[in-house]
Amino acid sequence: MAISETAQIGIIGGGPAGLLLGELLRKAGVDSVVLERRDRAYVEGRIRAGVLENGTVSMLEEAGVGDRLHREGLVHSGTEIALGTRRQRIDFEGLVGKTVTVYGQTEVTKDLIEARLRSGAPLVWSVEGVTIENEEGEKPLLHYVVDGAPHQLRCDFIAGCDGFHGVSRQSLPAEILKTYERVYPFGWLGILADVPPCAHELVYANHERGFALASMRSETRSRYYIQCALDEKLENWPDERVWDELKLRLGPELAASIVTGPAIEKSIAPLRSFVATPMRYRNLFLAGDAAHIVPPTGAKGLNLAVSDIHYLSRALSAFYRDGSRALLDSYSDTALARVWKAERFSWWMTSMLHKFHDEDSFEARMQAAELQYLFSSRAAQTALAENYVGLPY
Ligand code: FAS
Ligand code: PHB
Repeated sequence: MAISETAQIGIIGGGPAGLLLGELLRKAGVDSVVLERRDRAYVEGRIRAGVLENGTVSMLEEAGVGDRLHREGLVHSGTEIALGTRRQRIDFEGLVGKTVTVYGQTEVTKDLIEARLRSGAPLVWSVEGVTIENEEGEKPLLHYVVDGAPHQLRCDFIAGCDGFHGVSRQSLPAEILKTYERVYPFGWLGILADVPPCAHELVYANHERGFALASMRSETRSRYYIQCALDEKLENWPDERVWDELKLRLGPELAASIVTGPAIEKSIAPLRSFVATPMRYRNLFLAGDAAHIVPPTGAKGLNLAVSDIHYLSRALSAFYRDGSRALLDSYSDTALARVWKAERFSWWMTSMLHKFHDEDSFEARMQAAELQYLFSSRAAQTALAENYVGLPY
């Protein structure tokens, strides 16, 4: 016999999207249950994003989890684009008057988990077998199993915040769901090490050997990436080889500042652009990676999840506050309008900075022209800056 529960909102997924939604709804007096497939250690151990848009910082403050972010986050007023030995700084603050904050997604997730647990609101770990009943005209019903015991959760609405491999998007009927996808012919090999960063700001490098990114988590912890073949094997990349390749791709000046050390994390991730439409079906609302994926070149993945939650939390709060369904009915179109602009920027940054083509192809000439234009035009740099710091919600 299943254990029956009720909640206003059933949230599938305890990543940044699900946890942030839970906190914003709780502050609006709306109750929710967060169902997470993994355990706390696994969720807190994932190494993901590193750069928070201006709007993301504001949303985390609104959720009451901005304190440590402001204490430990690094405010960056620009970034650098490197082309061979040339480097062009993109001055966010001077061009668009905004900054970004470097603060790992791991830390954002820890802060949101702490807040949820402090509040006593339900956050169920190690949930198995989530299935969704989302019939027309009926309140949705979530089925799940914890420690072998079957549960069912009757709710008013479901938030599908269960990431790219979750069950929510797959519950949309095939005749309703339309997806758009581009898979890139390379991946990113990432390394995390407790060594000081090689530069004060992030450096995105287009090099003839391939793309490289110098990022960071703090003044003592660095995060680097190099473009690699899709079939690359991690065992072929001992730390020393990664450091040598980074020095080649970032150029001699930065190479001289690279401090090497043992990797505390090393992984290869594929790159894709992906969008699923619509982001709502009956009483199920998709948010974050459940609905869209971007190549990390534009630092948009986590930030897009946050903007979805900005729209969804306001729509659900308005419904319970004054019975209005207007924002719920417009959620999918509103969220997708911003998603597509972030997809475009992420695709553009990826196309401009990675090695794709043999040098004499038309596409290679277009890439070179794109970079020359960026290095020579304030207007081009302003366009990059306003997308990177985050377009308005
Ligand atoms: P998440 O995937 O973070 O969270 C979904 C949660 O749902 C997970 O905890 C999962 O365990 C749970 N779940 C899944 N199925 C479930 C089920 N059936 N039942 C219950 N729970 C379920 N973005 C950037 O901006 N910059 C980066 O550098 C960057 N690097 C990345 C590197 C990697 C390897 C990956 C995979 C992603 C990266 N991203 C990056 C994107 C990433 O940060 C996502 O955009 C962000 O995690 C999105 O948050 P959520 O939508 O909450 O999805
Ligand atoms: C990171 O620090 O993990 C990071 C930063 C910027 C990106 C991608 C990843 O564009």
